[in-house]
Amino acid sequence: MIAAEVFNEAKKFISNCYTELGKSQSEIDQRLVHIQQQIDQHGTYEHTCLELEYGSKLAWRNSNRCIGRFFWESLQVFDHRSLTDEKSIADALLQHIEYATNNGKIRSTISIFQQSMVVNGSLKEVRIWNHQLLRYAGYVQKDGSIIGDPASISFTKQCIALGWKPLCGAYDILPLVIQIDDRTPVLFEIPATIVKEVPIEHPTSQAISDLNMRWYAVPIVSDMLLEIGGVSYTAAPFNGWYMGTEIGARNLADKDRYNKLVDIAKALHLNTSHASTLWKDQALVELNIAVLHSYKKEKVTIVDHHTAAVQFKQFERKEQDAGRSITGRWSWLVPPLSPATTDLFHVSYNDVEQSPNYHYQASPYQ
Ligand code: HEM
Ligand code: NRG
Repeated sequence: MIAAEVFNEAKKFISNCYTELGKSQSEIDQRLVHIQQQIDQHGTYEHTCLELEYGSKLAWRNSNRCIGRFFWESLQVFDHRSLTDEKSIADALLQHIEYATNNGKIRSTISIFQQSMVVNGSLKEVRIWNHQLLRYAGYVQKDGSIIGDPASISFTKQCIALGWKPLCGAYDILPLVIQIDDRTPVLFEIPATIVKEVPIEHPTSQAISDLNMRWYAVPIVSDMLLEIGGVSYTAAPFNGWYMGTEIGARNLADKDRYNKLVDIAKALHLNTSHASTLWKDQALVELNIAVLHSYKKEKVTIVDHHTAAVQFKQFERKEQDAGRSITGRWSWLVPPLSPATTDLFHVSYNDVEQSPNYHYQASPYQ
């Protein structure tokens, strides 16, 4: 982004942010003079702690694909912009995992590292190679069959190439991989003691519990770029808690993920000879019941899709009352299980991208 564009984005962000925070026009003008000076000198500018904190909350509020936005104001923001070496960044990420997990009472959290910038013509940026801080490895065996999470196969290969010793289990937590600038990425194991996981049990079917499925407590997305007022944070992992369907209707159910529906149908002695018996649908519901039951039993925060849809409606109302129009992407907001039972299904959303926001960025490998 050229300097004039950065200033333009900064101006929009500062005006909006400061107005929402109840600051005066003269404070906005003063701040913009200072920002212009920084941009003239360095080609970019630094956010104050308050701007960083409110900016990352606004980015959540603007996340069109997120159904959890009712809670956007409660995000805990950790400012780690001063960290410049891989080890201290890894330590901050381990702290994030512990703080967010909070023994199961999950806290929405974001950790923000140094913004990306160009210095003497070369790009300086921190990248976390993991898609999520906690995720299971995926391995392709000699006969072509897969162990673990197929979605992690290419990242797992990278970890092994960087020296990680594969355990070859179905639920192995991958190490953290951190890269600064053009240096070689560095691996860090995550101590098992700080990783909360939930064994998946069905309230009445022992045969489903016997499948020994499990999932980790906290989804911490670590490969998205946080954009605030023309500044890019390429390492800014964030988390809330799971909606049950993410695990029960996708991660454990999708054909190209853990693909457990056939096993569940067998455990329940369902008639799988015809699609028309709806055995997949029945298995899916029982799996989702098991996920919600298990997280509740382990006292790990989770929300079912009906409750999440009601909370989203409350978010819509709150935004309307504040005089703001809400944006959203229907195809992501509707849950993958019984979508038409939620109000979301029956309305349409405006999918315009606003700033600040979380964006996809090119993978640092591949
Ligand atoms: C997407 C729920 C917190 C930002 C999603 C999705 C769900 C969800 C169900 C769709 C995921 C998928 O289909 O793969 C929740 C719940 C939260 C929460 C229940 C509990 C508090 C947060 C927080 C942030 C956030 C704290 C950021 C600060 C996003 C973004 C996406 C998303 C950027 C899109 C991800 C992508 O495109 O892959 N959320 N969320 N969410 N959420 Fe949330
Ligand atoms: N579907 C992914 C996680 C994506 C984000 N979901 C959240 N985010 N709930 C999965 O691992 O199933 N969050 O920040 O809480």
